[in-house]
Amino acid sequence: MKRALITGITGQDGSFLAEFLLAKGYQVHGIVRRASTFNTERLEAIYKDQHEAGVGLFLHYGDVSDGTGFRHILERAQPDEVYNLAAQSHVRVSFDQAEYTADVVATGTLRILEAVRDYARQGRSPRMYQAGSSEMFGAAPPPQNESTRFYPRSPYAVSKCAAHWYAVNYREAYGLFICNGILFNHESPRRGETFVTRKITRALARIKLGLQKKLYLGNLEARRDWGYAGDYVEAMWLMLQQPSPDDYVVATGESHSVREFLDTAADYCGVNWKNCVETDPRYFRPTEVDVLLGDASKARERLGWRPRVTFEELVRMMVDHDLELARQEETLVAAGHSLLRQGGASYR
Ligand code: NAP
Ligand code: F7E
Repeated sequence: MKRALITGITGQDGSFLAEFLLAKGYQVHGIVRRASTFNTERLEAIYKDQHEAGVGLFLHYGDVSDGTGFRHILERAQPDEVYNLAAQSHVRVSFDQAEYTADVVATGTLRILEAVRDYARQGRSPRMYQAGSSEMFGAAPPPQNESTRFYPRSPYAVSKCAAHWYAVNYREAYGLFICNGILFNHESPRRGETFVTRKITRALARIKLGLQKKLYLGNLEARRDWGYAGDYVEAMWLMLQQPSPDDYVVATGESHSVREFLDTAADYCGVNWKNCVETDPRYFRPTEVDVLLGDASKARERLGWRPRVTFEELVRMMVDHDLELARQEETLVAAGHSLLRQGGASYR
């Protein structure tokens, strides 16, 4: 039985990847941050009490700011594959928490690489996936592929570039099997609620059912290459199954503006967004990434990977999910509960 260790397992991608690997028969270990509330909601479908028989998923408390703790987990889990997905992954937030973002995204990756390097010295050498981002291309003109030069436009993107180059350097210097996936935006009903796609589908669903009146957004003209997260985790795994390590762009090859996403979602939801969407400058970024459009030819040719879910299917899947959540909320409100999840709406 193969073993995998996932940092960031509680996030959108971590939860899809854990499901994917469990279905392939892997024993999966994941690192969870200690929090004052439960943060394993996305894992509920696959989590079993550790006392039950046939458990395939094991969770360990840890944090990528704690290199020693990570080394202990590596010793316990003894993985064949390590997937480093942990990150402060919000671009806008990285301008407010630049130093923290660098510590988690850049130095956090370095801590993991150092631990993997020492672990490999003991004769065990797990293959490693590093979660790179299309944000590294930033202001570079589209289409972007593996040869496009990086031009990062946020502290998050600069930190991802550092992590990318650390990974390349450790591969070349120590002969480690490390792959950088340069993934373009990928979404799902599990997407964090402060990213623009989920913010839009959740708000439209709540507006439709009278649970919310307005949706405040920033730049509607930015263009992104949006795919489905469930498709993208397969590419991560495929990279680690190749005879030699390499770096790959993963994208759909289609680009849409935030306005187009809003149009498509509102149309499907049956809401006239022009009556309820307003601009709030707090959602603009000091430096924006205007156009991302990925060329994933290399992943198609060498990994045999291709996206399955289309843009329209993705939007519908997210709207359907958020309509269902809004209906549940409506039922609770009718039963006398105060409006749920309203808290924090103003800073999203
Ligand atoms: P996400 O939903 O924000 O999940 C991030 C994960 O990292 C969560 O499990 C989070 O834990 C964990 N984390 C944050 N800080 C940590 C720390 N100090 N120590 C340990 N864990 C920590 O992100 P995602 O969308 O799944 O993305 C996965 C990875 O791919 C990230 O590295 C992201 O930067 C990168 N990426 C994402 C996209 C995309 O479009 N989704 C595209 C390119 C690259 P909590 O649950 O406790 O917060
Ligand atoms: O913004 C614009 C915003 O925050 C997309 C992360 O997963 O993908 C993600 O980063 C666009 C930007 O994602 C709002 O200005 C307008 O142009 O959904 P987002 P992102 O910044 O592209 C990359 C690949 C990653 O690696 C990251 O980890 O939408 N936008 N109005 C808004 N964005 C947000 N969040 N909120 C708004 O109100």
